[in-house]
Order: sequence, then C-alpha cells, then structure tokens
Amino acid sequence: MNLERTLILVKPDGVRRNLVGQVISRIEAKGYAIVALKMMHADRQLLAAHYAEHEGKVFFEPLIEFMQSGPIVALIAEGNRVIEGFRKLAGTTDPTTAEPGTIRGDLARDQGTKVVQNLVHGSDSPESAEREIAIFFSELSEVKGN
Ligand code: IDP
Ligand code: MG
Repeated sequence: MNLERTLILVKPDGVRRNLVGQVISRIEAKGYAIVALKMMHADRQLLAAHYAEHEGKVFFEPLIEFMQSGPIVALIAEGNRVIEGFRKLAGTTDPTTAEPGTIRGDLARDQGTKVVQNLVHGSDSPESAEREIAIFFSELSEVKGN
C-alpha cells in the first residue's frame, strides 16, 4: 500500500465553465476518495506561496492574477498512488497536446493567453502534496489548543 493524499484545484476557468462536477466525477470514477472540499477565493499571498517554485518566470504574474480572477475549488483526494494517478488524469500542462481522455486534453485548449488555462492543478510529489495541503487546508493541520 502507498496511501497518499494530493491537493487538487479546479482553477477559475473550470469554475467559470461549470466543469467542477465533471472534474470531481472523473476523480471519483477513478476510485479516489474526496476527503476535503471547499470553494474559495485565493488571495495573492496564498497563491505566491503555492506557486513559489515559479517565481521569476514570465508566466508567474499572469498565473497569480489568473488564479485570483474568480473562485476556485480546492479538494484533497486520497488513494493508493493518487498523486501520480491524478497527474495522469489531468494530462500534461499544455492542453493543446494533452492526451484526449485526460481532463486537460478533453476539456481545455490554448486560449492564446499569457498563462495557460488548463482547468486543474494537482500536486506533483509527496513533498509538494504535504506542502500544498498545509497551504490550502491549514485548518486541518492546526494544532488544537488545550
Ligand atoms: P502543472 O500545473 O502541469 O504542474 P507547472 O509547470 O507547475 O504545471 O505550472 C503551473 C501552471 O502555470 C500551469 O498549470 C499553467 O497554468 C501555467 N504555466 C506553466 N508553464 C507555462 C508556460 O510556459 N506558459 C504559460 N503558462 C504556463
Ligand atoms: Mg506544477
């Protein structure tokens, strides 16, 4: 067993296009469990922490702005090898070349924008998952006072 948790986001384009249900359906149909879920409006500070690895890249500012352009849905999915499994379900970053059958390959395309709008985020490693879950679901890891 390699039971893992991963952070998944439905980005603002996914919420705007009413694709939240389809994304969740694909996660559930694959057999992963959704163990936490919320709709929220992410602020700059949270997004800068989440995307810290991309600071300084040309698409960083457009990415942070885009991610604040509307509500997002954040969820934690759990299952054996779910980190790798959801990345496969999502497809590659560029939706133009993402394989048909994947979320990005079936439902997204290049809109010619500065930042690629590709509907979903999924953690890329156990370390990223732990870090990102702590950022988006800090209420789950807060140490309870006595
Ligand atoms: P990932 O979401 O597939 O893990 P990352 O490389 O972590 O891709 O990039 C984070 C997000 O930044 C992507 O999902 C996409 O929205 C955007 N992005 C990544 N690379 C580019 C690029 O070269 N041009 C425009 N936007 C990009
Ligand atoms: Mg990434």
